[in-house]
Amino acid sequence: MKEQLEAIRKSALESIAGTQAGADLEALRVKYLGKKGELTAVLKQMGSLSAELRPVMGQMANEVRATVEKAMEEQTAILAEKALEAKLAAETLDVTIPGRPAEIGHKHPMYTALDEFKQIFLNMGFEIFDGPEIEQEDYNFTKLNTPDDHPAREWSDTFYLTEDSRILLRTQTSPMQIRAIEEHGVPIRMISPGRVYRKDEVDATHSPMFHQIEGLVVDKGITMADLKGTLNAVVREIYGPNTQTRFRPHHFPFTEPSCEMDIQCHKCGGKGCPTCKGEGWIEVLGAGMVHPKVLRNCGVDPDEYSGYAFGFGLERLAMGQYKISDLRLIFENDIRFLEQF
Ligand code: 2NM
Repeated sequence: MKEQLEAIRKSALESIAGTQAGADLEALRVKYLGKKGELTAVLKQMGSLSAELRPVMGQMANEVRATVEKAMEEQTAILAEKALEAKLAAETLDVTIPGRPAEIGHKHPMYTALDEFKQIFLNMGFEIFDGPEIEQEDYNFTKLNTPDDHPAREWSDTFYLTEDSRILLRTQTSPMQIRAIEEHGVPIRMISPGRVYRKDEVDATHSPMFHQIEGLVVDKGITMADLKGTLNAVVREIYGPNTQTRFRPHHFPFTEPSCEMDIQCHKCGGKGCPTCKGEGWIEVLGAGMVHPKVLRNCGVDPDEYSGYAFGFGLERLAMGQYKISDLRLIFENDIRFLEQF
């Protein structure tokens, strides 16, 4: 019986050491320690032993059982460790493999143009002022010397938000210039870029919302020469150092005198071509010397201070610069359009 138990121990330990998976171990547990297992079979023969031998063999059988159980426990731990190692090996990450390039977008072309303008003015010492798109009639029209019967005040032209016409969506960014003078005081050198709203039907050149940049300089001794010099410098930054300009008389309620500025066509050099519609010149902005009444409306004495102001539509300039044929493309956000910039 002693040899039998030794044989079981030897065979069991060898088999356990050779297992590769938890299921194999379980099969061995049944084979050696189960109800019909080999060790149990030996124990069943104990009855035939002498009284002296029985406890000795009993103790030996218990030792064999304990040894086999311990070996199974250890093997379970070893198999678990091996399984983890295999899993880690299979899941290793090669951090040196180049990544998949992420598809990222870019700034809308209108904001690229806007940022370019902002930078040019910042470089010349202008400050940027931001303000409300919902405005008071007073700031949008009255303080800007716009007469009560001016067509821009019509309900058919302006988005009014109240029945009494007191509150509206700003039709220009100039109300921000009134606010800037009131808050900042003079002297001032500022631009106010932003959205403006007009009741226009959508077509290739009109949109009920578009972007404007208006500028204002007020100080002692400001003249039309400052206006021309500054605006010439701005367009030469954008269209090149040899850009020629001309100033034509115009009318705005908030400036006197008023003018429009043209640049000589950068495509044909002034000869006339499709880009300038045969004119040789392209209109770029409106400007003028701030009306004395506007200065007085902001609490500035026009005998002491003078100023110039200007304004232009960002979309219209960008359309000319980027050769965009239809204004609607700018707002539709079709990826095939945006990807071209
Ligand atoms: C333009 C054309 C001419 C303008 C005037 C003012 C203010 F507030 F100083 F009176 N801001 N912007 C102005 C002048 C705007 O846009 C075509």
